Amino acid sequence: MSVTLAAPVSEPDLGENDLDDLGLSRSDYRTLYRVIRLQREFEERIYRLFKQGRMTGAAYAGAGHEAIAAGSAYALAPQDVLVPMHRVIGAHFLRGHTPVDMMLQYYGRADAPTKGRDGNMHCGNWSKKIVGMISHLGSNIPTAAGIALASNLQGLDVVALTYIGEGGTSIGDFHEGVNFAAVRRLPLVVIIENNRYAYSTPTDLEYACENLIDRAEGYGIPGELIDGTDIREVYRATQTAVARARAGKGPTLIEAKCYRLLGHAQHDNAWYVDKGYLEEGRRHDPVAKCARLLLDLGAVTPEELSDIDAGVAKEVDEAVEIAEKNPLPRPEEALEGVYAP
Ligand SMILES: Cc1ncc(C[n+]2csc(CCOP(=O)(O)OP(=O)(O)O)c2C)c(N)n1
Repeated sequence: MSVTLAAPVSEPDLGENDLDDLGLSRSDYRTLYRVIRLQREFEERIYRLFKQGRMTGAAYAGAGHEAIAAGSAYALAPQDVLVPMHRVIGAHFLRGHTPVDMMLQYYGRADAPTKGRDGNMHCGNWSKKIVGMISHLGSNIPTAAGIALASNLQGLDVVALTYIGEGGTSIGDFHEGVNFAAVRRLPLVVIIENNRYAYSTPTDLEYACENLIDRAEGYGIPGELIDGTDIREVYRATQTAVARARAGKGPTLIEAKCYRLLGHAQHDNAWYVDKGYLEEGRRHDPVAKCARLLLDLGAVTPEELSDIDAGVAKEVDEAVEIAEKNPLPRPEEALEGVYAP
């Protein structure tokens, strides 16, 4: 299925402290670009290190999903809870996990967030209001709905934001979680990252409706279809949904169309993907689109953009150096911290 994505926006120059129609300043745009660039750089490095046999486990990349990760997490308030999935490491960065934290995690080292008990991006940190990713697709939705329920029951001002691939929306947990949140008007935002492949399965073998947000009506909640490669679109839609949730009006379903620019994970060369899909995806590369947006907004000069890129690459270099020097966990500690006492 092909979708027509919005053409790159050309905005008028923005003064340093001016806020645009979304309430974003030039400094906000620079932060967003930095996170988008960091996700791309970090994951490209992970793939290379993995191929060199320098880390074990599995390596996933969100190449093509970076605008979804950064644009959505940027719409959260500090007290809100992020329940991330495997292609939104940029959301971890925005919530306070550093490249060093995530590199230690990928290397499975002793000082990683999960202290070497799990690998890749499967880590949370309650002090940063990040719930560890759940491998079983769909389980994150009832979990996020539960957090939103607790928020309501305890009278807290907490919104839960979670994600699911379009493939994951076919799992029963998706229905149960979204329906429960709709019935109880819970402060939940669910973003469907629709990259049009669930591993190797294309969308015409995944669902029969035209768009997945068509299901929102059946749940009695709003649904919005957006271009997930456009940082402004993602931020705007998430901000609206978060504000709605915070005002007690219940959950929103957002379907963010995007492209998966690499295989499912490091081991997969995506031989089954349609060539036209990849070409179209590269034309809508969210990193390039965001860079162009910043230049159009006058938020950076080309030199400043290069400086951000160089700074990000240096940060990732340093993270690799620190992670490689960090010890593996000691075998006798293997069960510590795995089960609640
Ligand atoms: C319940 C369950 N079944 C299968 C898997 C294995 N698996 C992990 S990711 C994936 C594909 C997911 O596709 P989609 O939901 O579209 O997300 P994408 O990876 O494309 O972002 C599969 C089958 C799993 N983790 N959990």
